[in-house]
Amino acid sequence: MVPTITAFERSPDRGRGLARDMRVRWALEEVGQPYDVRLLSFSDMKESAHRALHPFGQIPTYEEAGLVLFESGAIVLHIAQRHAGLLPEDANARARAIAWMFAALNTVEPPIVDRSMAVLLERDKRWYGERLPMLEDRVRVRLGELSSWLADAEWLEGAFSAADLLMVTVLRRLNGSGLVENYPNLTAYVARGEARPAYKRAFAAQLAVFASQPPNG
Ligand SMILES: N[C@@H](CCC(=O)N[C@@H](CS)C(=O)NCC(=O)O)C(=O)O
Repeated sequence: MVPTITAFERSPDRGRGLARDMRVRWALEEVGQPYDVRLLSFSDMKESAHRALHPFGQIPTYEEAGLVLFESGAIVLHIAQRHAGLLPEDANARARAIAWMFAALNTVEPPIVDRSMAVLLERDKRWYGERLPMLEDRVRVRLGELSSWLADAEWLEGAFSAADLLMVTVLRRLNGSGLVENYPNLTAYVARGEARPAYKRAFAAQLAVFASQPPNG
């Protein structure tokens, strides 16, 4: 059975590949697994039919025979465990790569999301001007640590893995902020991820969804 994922009918990022269905699309493309996409409006996501799949009424979800998953990290891990190519075969190396998947989502992504939420939703608050530099400093701390760890390595743990897939999508959320550009090895790391044919196919697929929507529909 071809799995079905959910994605925004009209992504607020205007097809820049920042919504979390991009991670799942990329993972499926890396392992060569075809998939279907069910597009949802913001109101569809809050309906009981979708909440039966996703307790928090969000995207992405993943459905295959007898299994429904939510949380992009859990979905990518599931795909990586079911198919070869996204996690090392060696048990210890695999455990390390999984640790980096958690690090991407639990340690690096939270300050990046806090910053994006402030930029999106808090610009008109009187304290915005003071809060933004504080949030950006927190992002810089994590980027500096990640940059030091990565040094001149190509990927986080040996060959490209699901850890890199998640980390690159997390770092891409800073596009336009100028923050990643202060770390040339991270800029090159993101570019290596984006250069992968599977990434390009996933990006094109989500962009095609956005481009197919009427401008004000
Ligand atoms: N931790 C969740 C976050 C899911 C999430 O925030 N999804 C966003 C799109 S990227 C969403 O559905 N936003 C709409 C909403 O929360 O109403 C995951 O990684 O899947």
